[in-house]
Order: sequence, then C-alpha cells, then structure tokens
Amino acid sequence: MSDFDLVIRGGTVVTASETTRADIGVQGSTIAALGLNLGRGNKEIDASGLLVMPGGIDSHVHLAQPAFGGPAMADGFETGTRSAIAGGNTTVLPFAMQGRGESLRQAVEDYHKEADGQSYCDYGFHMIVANPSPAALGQDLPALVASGYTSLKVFMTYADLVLNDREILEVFDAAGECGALVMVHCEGYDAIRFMTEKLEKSGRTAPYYHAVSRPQSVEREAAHRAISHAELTGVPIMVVHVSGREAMEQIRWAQSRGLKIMGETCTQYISLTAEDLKGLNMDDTGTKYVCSPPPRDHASWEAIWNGIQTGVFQTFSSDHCPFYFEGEVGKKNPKARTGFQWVPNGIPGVAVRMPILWSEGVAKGRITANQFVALTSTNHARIYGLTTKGSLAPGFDADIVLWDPAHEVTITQALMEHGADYTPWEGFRVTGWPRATILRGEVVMEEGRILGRKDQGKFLPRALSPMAGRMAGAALD
Ligand code: DUC
Ligand code: ZN
Ligand code: ZN
Repeated sequence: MSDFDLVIRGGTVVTASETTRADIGVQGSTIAALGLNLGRGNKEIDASGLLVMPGGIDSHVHLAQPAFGGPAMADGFETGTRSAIAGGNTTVLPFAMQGRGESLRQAVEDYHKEADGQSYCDYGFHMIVANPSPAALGQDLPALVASGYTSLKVFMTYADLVLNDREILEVFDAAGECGALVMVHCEGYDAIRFMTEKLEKSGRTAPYYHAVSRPQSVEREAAHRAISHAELTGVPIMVVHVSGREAMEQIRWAQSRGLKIMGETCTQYISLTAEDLKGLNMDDTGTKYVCSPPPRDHASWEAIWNGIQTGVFQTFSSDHCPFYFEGEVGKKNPKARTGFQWVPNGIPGVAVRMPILWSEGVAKGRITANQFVALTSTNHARIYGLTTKGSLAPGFDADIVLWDPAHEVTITQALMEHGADYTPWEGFRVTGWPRATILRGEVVMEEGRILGRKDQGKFLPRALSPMAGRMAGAALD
C-alpha cells in the first residue's frame, strides 16, 4: 500500500522563505508531508534537477470582460486559464466589472456564468466598481465581501469607468467599513483627455502617441491623489500596474510615512518600452504593445527593479488583458487606424509572467528564488485572502510548479495557449521555464502539453485581506 497519492521526489523545494532538498507527499488535493526519503506514492514524479515551487498566483488578469471602451476580449475563462497553467500558474484573480447602469451583485452573478465549468485553474473574483451608488456601497458591497469577493478595483480614468474624487472617497470609506481591499488604477482622466485632444489636433495619432498621452507625471499625480484619499479615509490601497519611477516613489514615500499603501508591478514594465509602440515605422504593429499605463524606458526598468528589490512592490502580476491584433475587433480595427485613442488597451501576458521575472530577475542575479516565489505566489495569497494557497507546507493545497531554472526558451505565440493571435514577446529569450503545473495534486500541464480539463478549476471565496480595514489615526477617528 502506498503512503501518499502522489510523491514529488528529489527536487529542491523553494518557498518565499526557504530553499531545501525535500520530497513532497500529497494526499488527495492537499500537501501531507515534506521531508527526505518520504514513503511511496501511488504516483511518483521525479523532480531531480528541478525546483519545486508554489504554483503561480496571478492576482491581476482580465478575462471575458467587456472591453476597456473597445472591442471584446480575446480570452474567456477557457483560453485565459489554459494560458495561465501553460505558464506555471494555478490560481488567477480576474475582475467582475460593474457597468455604469448595473448593480454590483448582477455583475458578479453574470461573471460566474462566464467562469462556471470553463476554468483550467482555480479562480476568485475582484470587483470593479463603476457605479458607486448608495445601494452598491451600502448593501451589495458588504454582502459580497462577506461572501468571499473581498477586493475591488476603482479607476481614475476611462470614460466608462472613471470615478471622481468624491466617489473615490466614498468607495474607500465603504471598503474600510466592510474590510474590502481596494486596488486603484492611477492615471488622471482629465490630463489624458487634454493630451489626447492636443495630439489628435496636431495629427499625432500613431500608436506611439498613446504613451505620449499618458506620461509618468499623469500616473504620479493620480497615485499621489489616491494615496492622499487613502490617508484621509484611513483605508489601505494597492496601487496596481506601476510602470516607472514616478509612481513608485509616491508609494515608497507613503510607506515611509507608515501608511499601508501597497504596490504591484507587471511584466511589461521590466521588459517592454514605449519604443515598441512605434512598430516598424509608426505602423499598426505598434498597437500590439498598447496598454495602460504604457511601457516606459530602460531607466524605468531600473527604477522598477529597485522597487522590487527594496520591497516597495509586494506583487508582480501580468495584467493579462488580451485583444486580437487582426480582424474587425482587433487592435488594428478600422476605427483604431484613425487614432491611438481607439486602440483597445491591454496585452496578453499570463503565460510569460513567471518566465520573464525568473529570467530577468533570478537568472540575472537581481532577486533570489525566494523573492521570486513571494512576488509570484505567496504575497498574492496573503494579500488577497487565499488562505490555502501560495505556500508548500502540510495542509496547503498541492498547487505546485516544477521549474527548470536553466531551460532556455524563445517565446512564441505557439507556446502561449491564449486566445489572442499574437504575443508582444514574440522572439524574447528567457532562461527558466515551467516543466509541469500541478493543481490540487493533479498534473494539469506537462512539458507544454495541457492535461487538465476546463472544468477542473474551482471558484475560491476569499477571506478578508489582513492588509485591509482601517489604518490607525485616520482623519475622522
Ligand atoms: N487597466 C488594467 O488594469 N488593465 C488593462 C487596461 C487598464 O487600463
Ligand atoms: Zn488598470
Ligand atoms: Zn488590469
């Protein structure tokens, strides 16, 4: 008789805090034991030469979402989560987006219909609050938070999503009351509109001018405003998708003053630049890189690394937000050809997040393997209330990635498994790649082959974030 259902033998176990030689014994869907020379398993995996790490948790992806003011997304749950497990992830947190005329509860119910039976990996929902009515904030929000939707995002830009300062303050306050964690998209709407109209009038409509229309000052100003509102209401926030030094320094400044302000950065801000938006010669291929905030420059990469190394950023996400390139609804659709403001904002990247952070970070000596685990898994679990995820210890879900730190890969569209018809990282070379992804004890990806089923992923109601609630010393105390 076997001692375990599964034993992963002979690997090096890497967590956010330790690196040890150990086997892992799995019983059912849970880690049962770690140690050398564990007893036999019904199934055994030889992990010699590999790193055994917690499965990736990508806490910022967009799937099956009505577009950011443009055409439909290229990924629903089926293709988006296939791509996630291809890249070593076992959990994703996408967004149930409230339309302006919609109730928050309806948005969440509708989003479940998109996800049910369609997910290759586990998932929870953040909410996007676009209509902060008294009913949304006073009734729906507390009830939804109590049911496990414990985080929400607000936008400081986009005509269909932007909240004014008063509304942002009301959302923060309501989140403080019920313990929701608030994520903030920090770019100032009026400044972007002003710049966009000026650029349009002078004929500067090519994709590259998307980056010119929303420079770092626009992100910095919004980050400062969001931090000030967080301070006023005493409500912690996560500043998401930080692109460069300016916003990063606002977060660092807030943290140095003892405010509970967290930061997230993403793959594109250490690997793409605004020059990519120029395409071959200000042509349509530049639209492949249009996302917001836009990628910046090499100096910004260095600033982002500094923020990662010094702990300003707790999470590293993909902000996977996929659109097609070709076709009537693609990034170069007929309307988008008339100006950058009509190009849908977002790029697909859930499959490349872990390889690029490993390659640029660990393989190049900028961060340790333990920091990598914290940035790609453990911190996401802790901050977003995923209490059984993000670590390798008895009692945790057996969500595991078997990582080959030396495997060299050239990224291609064929490896991505996503719905989009391109990857912005085509031809990008990485060192470090997932050999297998294991979801609650079952191998769902092996050597690039998808072995899991699209009904295998479970919805995860989440606990309250230990980071949420009220900060001490709020102005209204
Ligand atoms: N914000 C996101 O979080 N994702 C894509 C586009 C955007 O503006
Ligand atoms: Zn955003
Ligand atoms: Zn996003």
